[in-house]
Amino acid sequence: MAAGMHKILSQLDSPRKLQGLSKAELNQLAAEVRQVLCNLVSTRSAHFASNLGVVELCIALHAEFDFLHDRLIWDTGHQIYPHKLITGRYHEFSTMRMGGGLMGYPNPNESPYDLFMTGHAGCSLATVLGLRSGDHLRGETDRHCVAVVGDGAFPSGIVYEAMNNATELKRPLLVILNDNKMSICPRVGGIASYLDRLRTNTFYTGLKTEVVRALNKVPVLGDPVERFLAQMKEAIKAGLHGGMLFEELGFSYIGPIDGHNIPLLRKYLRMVKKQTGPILLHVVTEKGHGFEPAAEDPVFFHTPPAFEDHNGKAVLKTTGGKPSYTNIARDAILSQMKARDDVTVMTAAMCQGTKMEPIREEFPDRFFDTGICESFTVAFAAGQAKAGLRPIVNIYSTFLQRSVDQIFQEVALQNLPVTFMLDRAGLTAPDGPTHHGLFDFGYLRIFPNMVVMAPGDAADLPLMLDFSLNLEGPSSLRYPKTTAETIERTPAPIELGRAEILCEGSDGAIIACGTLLPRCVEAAEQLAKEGVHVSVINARFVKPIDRETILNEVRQKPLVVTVEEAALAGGFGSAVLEAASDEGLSTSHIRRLGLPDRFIEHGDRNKLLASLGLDAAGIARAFLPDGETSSPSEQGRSVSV
Ligand SMILES: Cc1ncc(C[n+]2csc(CCOP(=O)(O)OP(=O)(O)O)c2C)c(N)n1
Repeated sequence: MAAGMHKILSQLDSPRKLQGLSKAELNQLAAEVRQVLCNLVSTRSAHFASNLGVVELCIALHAEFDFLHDRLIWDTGHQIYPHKLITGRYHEFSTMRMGGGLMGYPNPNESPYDLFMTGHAGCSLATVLGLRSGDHLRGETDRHCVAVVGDGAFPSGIVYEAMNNATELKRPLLVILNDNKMSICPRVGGIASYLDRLRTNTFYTGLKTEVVRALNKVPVLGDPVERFLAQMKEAIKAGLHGGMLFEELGFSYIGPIDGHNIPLLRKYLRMVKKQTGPILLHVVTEKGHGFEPAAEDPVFFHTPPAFEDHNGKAVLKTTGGKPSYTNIARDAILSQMKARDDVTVMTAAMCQGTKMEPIREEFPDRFFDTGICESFTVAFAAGQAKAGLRPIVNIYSTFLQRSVDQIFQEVALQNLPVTFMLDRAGLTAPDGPTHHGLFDFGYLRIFPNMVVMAPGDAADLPLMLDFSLNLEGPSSLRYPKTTAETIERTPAPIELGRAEILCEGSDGAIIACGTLLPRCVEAAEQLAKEGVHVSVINARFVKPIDRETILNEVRQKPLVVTVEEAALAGGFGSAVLEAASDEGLSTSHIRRLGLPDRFIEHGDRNKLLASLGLDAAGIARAFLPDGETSSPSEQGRSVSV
């Protein structure tokens, strides 16, 4: 990092020093933070536009509060980069999102300024409220508690559950609504329209003469808080005050105010600090502020690939690339929707991530972006299924965890034909433990009626989707965030609970569930060179498991190795153990490869897989004598939370 270029930032070892900086120096600091953000994305993909948008808000917050004592949660946590820079992590910043380096989300293991890992959106109000309540019960009543929540995260149901409880608790609490008009894609729904109306409110634009008249009634001198309250009263009298929805929920609504004006932000923060009840401060920011291409196309610049800034123009470092499983899945959905008019698809605010923009364009009536509302999405899909449609719920594995109860009650219990497509199932690499999709086998296979599948390669995926759309009950299929691979063969047709045998060998069997299958084929090839001949089986189904094929291997082979890119606890290997044990077979020669019972850090996907023994060499090692085998439970970096 060229520290000389960042005179203020490179010296800022504590946010407490912000107090001593002049207005000009704080503006200079904001410019330096933006420069560092631009430098980072010239080296690798990272969250960008959201971070550019919160620079001034972040500086103002740290200038007015002391978050070693006070409480601050950024929600969603990808807006954390300026906060990391200001809280003493400038010199490590170039390690962002790299294995062993800084995490792209708040991380309590990195700094006392990071309280929760907030990779999943919407929980900040609830956790801040808990902190508030806990501090109160412990007698620490002088701490300020602040949640900064994005307008994309704001429609999450848990936000309203928290608001409902905030007014009951009757304690001071500051919620800052960071309104940049965007989720990753343009925000959707009634709350979005409501926020749009508030943004055009005259209190913000100041265009109407009534505002000027109302505010002119208030003396300019005197206590700023009293003045502010008087202003509010006058504004309300003049019918200019927005935010009634929040007021009626028991929050004092203040704003909207300009989120790029540090002195103004500080003035308001000083005022609200003195209030006693819950407050919602509506701050208007621009996603991508300070870098024109990002402000103009915040969707692309949410997490852009590495690019160089050529005089204000972004020039990508690499273009093109091979299709990913996400592309294959999108194309499969699209062709199903072309062929059948009863098929619908829904995403919870991840249209861009799931690459479904062409579906949104072509089938606007059968495509649903529900916002960050996964629980709602699943229950909504259940309703559509009951009405006779064939809904596809396309949600990342990790975010679908939000809706486990709706999967249970609304879908599985009613045996409704909803298809779950779980993108990002497996290690999501630079995002880390909040985003790795490792638990879905465990949380899906426990429910009766549910069919749980995993394509072994790209050829399996469209076949599985087609199969699933013809089932009478619920089903799921999962695929990771990586380049699609196809094993050369004529894939066997998909049959319920039927695995596919790729090759046979008498020395052992590799039974793969999911897209590590090509690594298993490589491992078998490596072993064959050493004279060890193993079968490779594409399990395809976690539930119902192919008892016949798999238990045959268990009976006949000296060693059976199950492979999955999922948590071992409750996963595919566990299903094999259960089936063998239920059959009265010995299980001592079954070895499970997968993710150990720890949270796995961010890092390069291939390196993480190798460190966990899930690359071809690691899978082959499982067949070698014990001393040469490394147990997955001793591998991989973990993170304790
Ligand atoms: C529960 C959950 N669902 C989906 C996501 C994926 N996601 C990450 S950021 C984001 C948009 C958040 O919008 P906003 O809070 O307004 O932040 P902005 O990026 O606009 O600053 C989404 C949908 C998530 N993090 N958590």
